[in-house]
Amino acid sequence: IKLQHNGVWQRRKTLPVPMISRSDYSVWGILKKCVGMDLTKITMPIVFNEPLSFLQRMSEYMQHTHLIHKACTLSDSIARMEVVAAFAVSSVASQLDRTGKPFNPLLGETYELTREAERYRLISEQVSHHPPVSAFHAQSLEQEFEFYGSLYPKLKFWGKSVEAEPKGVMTLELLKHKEAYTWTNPFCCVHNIIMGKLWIEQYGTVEIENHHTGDKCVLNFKACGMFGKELHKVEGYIQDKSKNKRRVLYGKWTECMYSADPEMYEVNKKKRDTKMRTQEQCAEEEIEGVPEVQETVAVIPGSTLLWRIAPRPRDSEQMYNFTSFTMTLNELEPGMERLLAPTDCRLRPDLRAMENGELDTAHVEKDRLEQKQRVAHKERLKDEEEWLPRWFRLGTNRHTGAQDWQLWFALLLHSDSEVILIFCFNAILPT
Ligand code: CLR
Repeated sequence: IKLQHNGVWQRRKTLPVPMISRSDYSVWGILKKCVGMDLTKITMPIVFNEPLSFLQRMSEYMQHTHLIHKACTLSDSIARMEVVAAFAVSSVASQLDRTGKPFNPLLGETYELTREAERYRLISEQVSHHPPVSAFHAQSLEQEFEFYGSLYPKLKFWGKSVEAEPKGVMTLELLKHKEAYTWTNPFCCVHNIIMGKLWIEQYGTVEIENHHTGDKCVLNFKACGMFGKELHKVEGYIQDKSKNKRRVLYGKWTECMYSADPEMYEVNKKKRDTKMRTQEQCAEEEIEGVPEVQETVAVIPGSTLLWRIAPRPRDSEQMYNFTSFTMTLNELEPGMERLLAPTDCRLRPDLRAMENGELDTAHVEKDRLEQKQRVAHKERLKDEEEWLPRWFRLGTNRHTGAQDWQLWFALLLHSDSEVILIFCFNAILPT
């Protein structure tokens, strides 16, 4: 246990050991035999993993929770949408350069996370194995918001790249404003499977809907394009119920997001585009493999900054490109062992071994756990037993009307039984 000079325990800032270099291994060497196969069923050597379970990686959506708290304090609904949009973008920011494969959660695996300082707690569970579905539910400690959703990543292997479609709706409820926002996350693609350095791109349209006011935000995560000019760019707008364009949002998911007045934005963009074109004629250079263009976001006069990312820790590159937040996700905090559910990812021996650089042990343990899971599955089939998740039930999302996984006791919240909800959380989460 690390104690500060004043005797206060501090979260770790790095991992126990640096990662083992992947340079002697080729992803293609393994994947070329798998073209057209269901990627979720392929076992990759453990060097291609990162020492996190998918449940922990999913918790990285919470990295910029301060934005939700901020949205709660704003009285104007368009201003709230700006910040919620910034949160949606920021929630996928930690994916940059994260080409390690998280461990597939075992059926029934759970992960819980309480952050006193950021005033929230989260619980997640692997609710289905084939197809893999992970559900999470987070809430503020003061009943200001609920943020929940489930992920069913659909993977497509294109040969040169692996594309992940994160199927599943994110719902954010701001309780004081009686508002609910929903959206789905952009596509995530890992490039250069055959040759070169792996890199991550996120693209597609993200539509955030405010179900209470009818406001909508459309964000376009741009694909890199031929010359890498659009690399990581996000651009979009907010419209109100009567389809008036109220704000333009722009930035990069890797860096920052700004909001501007739509008219100002158009005028300045035209000016900037002509300037850029003349510059390009001087330096026409094609980028191969890894995009190198790092022109940062050009700020349009009168814009407001909604969010800016914190730099990654110095040793991030040797630590699977983790952010400071990510480094802490698998840490066993003092006293936690006694309180954690036995199904918590932090207790997985394979994951822990990998974190400590013991790849052989990790491999043996991973095989053992997966074998155990297969046997348990067969037993259930034989006994015609159905698997029921502990914390989630398949129900109807009351905002979208679509089928969704829901924290079963959260349903009670909406029947005015906050007391029960608080009781349940206190029973399962360490304080
Ligand atoms: C990205 C953010 C989305 C949710 C999501 C779904 C699927 C994840 C993806 C994220 C990140 C990249 C990912 C993918 C599944 C497989 C893939 C973890 C979290 C890895 C990098 C594939 C590695 C394959 C080889 C190159 C070893 O909102």
